[in-house]
Amino acid sequence: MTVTETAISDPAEQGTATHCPYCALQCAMGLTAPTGEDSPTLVSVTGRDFPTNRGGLCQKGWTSAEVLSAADRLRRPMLRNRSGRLVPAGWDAALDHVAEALLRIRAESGPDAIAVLGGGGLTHEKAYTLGKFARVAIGTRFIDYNGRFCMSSAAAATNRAFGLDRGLPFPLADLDQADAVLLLGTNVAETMPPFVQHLAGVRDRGGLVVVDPRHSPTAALTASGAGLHLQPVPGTDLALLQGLLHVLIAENLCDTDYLDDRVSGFEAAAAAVSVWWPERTEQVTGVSADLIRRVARMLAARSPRRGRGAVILTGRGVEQSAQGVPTVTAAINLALALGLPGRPNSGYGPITGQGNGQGGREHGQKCDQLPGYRSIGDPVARAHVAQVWGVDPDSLPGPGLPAMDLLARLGEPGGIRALLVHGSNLVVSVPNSEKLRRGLAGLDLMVVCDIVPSETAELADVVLPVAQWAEEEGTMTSLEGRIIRRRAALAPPHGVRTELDVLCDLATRLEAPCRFERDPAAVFDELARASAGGTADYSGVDYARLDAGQELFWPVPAAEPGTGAPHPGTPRVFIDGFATPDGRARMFPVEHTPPTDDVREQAPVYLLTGRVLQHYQSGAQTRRVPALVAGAGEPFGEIHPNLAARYGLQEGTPMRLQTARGDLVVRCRFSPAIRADCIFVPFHWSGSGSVNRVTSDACDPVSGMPELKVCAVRVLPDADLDPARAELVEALR
Ligand SMILES: Nc1nc2c(c(=O)[nH]1)N[C@H]1C(S)=C(S)[C@@H](COP(=O)(O)OP(=O)(O)OC[C@H]3O[C@@H](n4cnc5c(=O)[nH]c(N)nc54)[C@H](O)[C@@H]3O)O[C@H]1N2
Ligand SMILES: Nc1nc2c(c(=O)[nH]1)N[C@H]1C(S)=C(S)[C@@H](COP(=O)(O)OP(=O)(O)OC[C@H]3O[C@@H](n4cnc5c(=O)[nH]c(N)nc54)[C@H](O)[C@@H]3O)O[C@H]1N2
Ligand code: SF4
Ligand SMILES: [Mo]
Repeated sequence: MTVTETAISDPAEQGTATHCPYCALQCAMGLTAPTGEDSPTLVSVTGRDFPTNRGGLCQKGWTSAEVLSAADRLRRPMLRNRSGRLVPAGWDAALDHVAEALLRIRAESGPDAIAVLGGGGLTHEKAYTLGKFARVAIGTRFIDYNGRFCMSSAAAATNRAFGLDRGLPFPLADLDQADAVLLLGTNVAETMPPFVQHLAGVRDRGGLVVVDPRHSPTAALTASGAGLHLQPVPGTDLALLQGLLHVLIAENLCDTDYLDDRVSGFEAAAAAVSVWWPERTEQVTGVSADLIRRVARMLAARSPRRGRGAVILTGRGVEQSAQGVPTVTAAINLALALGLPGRPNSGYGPITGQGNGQGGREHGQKCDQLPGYRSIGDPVARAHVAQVWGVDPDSLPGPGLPAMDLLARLGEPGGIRALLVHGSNLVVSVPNSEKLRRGLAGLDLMVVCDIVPSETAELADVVLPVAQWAEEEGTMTSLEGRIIRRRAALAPPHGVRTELDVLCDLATRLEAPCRFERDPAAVFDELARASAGGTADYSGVDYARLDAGQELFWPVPAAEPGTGAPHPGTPRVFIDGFATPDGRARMFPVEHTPPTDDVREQAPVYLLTGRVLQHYQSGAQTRRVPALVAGAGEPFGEIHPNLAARYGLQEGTPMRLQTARGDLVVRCRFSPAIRADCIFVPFHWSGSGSVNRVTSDACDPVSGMPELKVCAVRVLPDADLDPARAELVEALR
């Protein structure tokens, strides 16, 4: 592992104990801020020992403090003036302007003319308050968050199969003991480098299987006998999983005792895979029948019935698909047939992406959920939360719409007139982003709370500068369901307010019918009460327990039933049963459908998207860190030299990529290890190289998660596309 460096282990040198601002691994770090000076440039970062990162950080983590003092850090509210320019304004003027516009729009068009979009990077305290603000201070049913693009398919599939969506249902360190790990569509070597430590054991034992159309750095971890890399045709993972289950059944390798005791629905799921014999699966996926048999047999031999345990994990490569829910369901079916969930060193889990991707979806930013992972349609849940908030249950709005449907209503007649954005850089990260821009242009009011002038903030009518991670207290839930403390190491710059202050001050101006807390600990206590008795029960958690270093994995109800002792939390779920009414996991039959774009009919090449090590998401934060820009400075397209030769492209030359949505220009980067029918473009950049200009906004019908990973693309040398050739673009539409 090249990117993780050794931690400084002397606790005295670790400063404020907190966690990284970025991904869901939430690596532990120490921050040391200079005392008595207003110079955050000097904040230093050290890796801190913790069960997940064991002192390691990736390059983004090491450099994270540089964003605190980014040259263009937002320090004052900005208002768009009559000539269309964003100009600095005082806080009162900015908040008055927002409140007046919201009140006017609500009076004219009703509360549902206002929408809120949140983020999986917000702390629990902010995410919870944002949900309450939308439902109570504005009264709108339209709130959703960027986790819709990230975790919603896995959430829908795990809820359906297990009755619970906890991301990893076990501590990450359980991976160390597994004898086989199947990684589907995830590139942890770049997206969570310290995670790779937990694959050392399985690599030693030759049991790592990586499924990715690219020979990613994670796929490279299977070299030298450490495991196997399967390179399927993009978008065919579901078929591959069906093929693997077919082999288990055909060769009597299923864990039949487990299926009898703990699972329902096996027969229907088995019937659906009967047609996926390995040779047919090979035709669809391009993965050889021999390899499919080998992987199925290896998983069976290492599953808990016969071996030490096996784990199946999914990432965005298989989930960000119009068949994301059925694909995750197929992965779960395979895991259940092998008898993995709830067994030692074994299980299935999706790898949560954003820092608080879990808490963000548990505590009220999702369009159909109230805090505690409760359904907003459930009268009992509504009554409980309304009582904590001190409002009439009937005053709470009903379910809204998933983010892509919500965004489709922006600026539409009778649709959404005002949008508040907290923690997402939509115009870079949403598929078919030019269409989104047209919707945003039709709004009467757009308010963006951010720490830097993101591409989305640049389009806003009002920009509100808020404190960032190292400047405030809070809590997050990491990919393994562990609740952790984020701590302030320094004060926010002069002129910057916390998001809790902003929401409280707006709630007051909107004459909200209940109280909004601005102190993070008080907000957390209220969240804990609101979550009590819900699926994601946090009622036994408070800052004191977290600050005492207790390891708390949710659910953490208020007290141990019977003894009244503090509940110890739940590191492993599903040990004694699943969270379904009868305690049994459920298998569902699924069918493979190809990606929405047709690569044979519309354009000849698969365009894949994803991430590189140096940049985080839309790049709003990491594109402001010089060392990260030096490592990855501009958009590129990874392409096989043979494919490049077909189009007369050289390494380093620009190529133009066209889809039915539009076109983009990126520089060619040759890779002999990507499939020759694919081009991979990361989504971290804006402008003409922003891949989401061309991606498909088709969504999984159950989860509403867009097909961000795969679309059909046509390749042109850059010079080929002048306006005279616009008919080519037309032909693709
Ligand atoms: N450096 C970095 N780290 C991050 C983030 C970041 O932006 N940058 N973001 C965080 C977040 S929010 C998330 S969600 C996670 C995402 O973490 P990952 O899921 O690991 O990351 P991605 O690069 O989006 O996608 C993983 C892989 O999917 C592959 N893929 C594409 N299409 C297919 C397909 O059809 N089938 C299969 N099997 N694979 C396919 C890609 O080639 C890619 O290597 O990372 C987190 N960590
Ligand atoms: N083509 C393609 N598109 C993708 C993906 C892909 O794999 N391929 N992945 C998708 C996934 S998984 C995700 S998670 C999304 C993420 O994409 P985005 O939702 O755009 O996420 P970020 O870039 O993290 O944006 C966070 C914004 O919030 C700001 N911010 C940071 N902290 C705070 C805070 O505390 N409060 C406020 N108000 N703002 C803050 C940051 O500066 C930044 O502008 O992208 C999705 N888009
Ligand atoms: S792996 Fe994720 S949490 Fe850890 S240092 Fe890197 S970005 Fe931060
Ligand atoms: Mo994500």
